[in-house]
Amino acid sequence: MRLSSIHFAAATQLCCLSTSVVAADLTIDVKDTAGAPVVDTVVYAEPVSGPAAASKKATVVIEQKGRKFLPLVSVVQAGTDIAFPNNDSVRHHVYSFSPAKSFELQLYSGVPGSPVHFDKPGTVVVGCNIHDKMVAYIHVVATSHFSKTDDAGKAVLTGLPSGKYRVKAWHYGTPQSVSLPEQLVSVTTSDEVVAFKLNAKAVPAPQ
Ligand SMILES: [Cu+2]
Repeated sequence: MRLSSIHFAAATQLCCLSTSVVAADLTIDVKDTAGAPVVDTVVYAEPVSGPAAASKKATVVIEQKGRKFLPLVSVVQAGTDIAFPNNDSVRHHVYSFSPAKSFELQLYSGVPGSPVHFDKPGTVVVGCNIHDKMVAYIHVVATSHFSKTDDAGKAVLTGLPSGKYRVKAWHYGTPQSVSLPEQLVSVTTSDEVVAFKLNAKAVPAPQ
């Protein structure tokens, strides 16, 4: 009895060692051409082997407050729902004409009936029909490994399973005609840093 349980434990260990996924963190450092950190850059890593199976994703929120969309920039995996609650006392009319997702939430206050489903990778620029200055950017990606740079222009993609990735960076200040910068990175057991120089101004959020 005792012997067999030891055997069982050994077998379990072997099984788990051989199937365990080695993971590492990828730090991404984004600067503009003048060397200044670029905040709110969307960064993501696409496995070269193809996208992982899609899983159920939590609903993301972009609220309207003080006649602004918060946050200004969002990154979501394709297949994600986004809710657009209006936390202002004025009504908003939220829409996008972007090819990746065109939609319209007619003039409303409070929480619209249902969130909007984003299923196609690409950039979605969101506006309000009443308040011209309101804008939000959503970058929809085909990977679960994504983040946004902080004030220091840095973002960390944590727990990347080892393998090859195309690491990309997108910023709303980059001219649309410019193709996305990308780097091929081999993730092994150790953490790595990838640096991007973007042709984007470290522009402050529009007011
Ligand atoms: Cu509005």
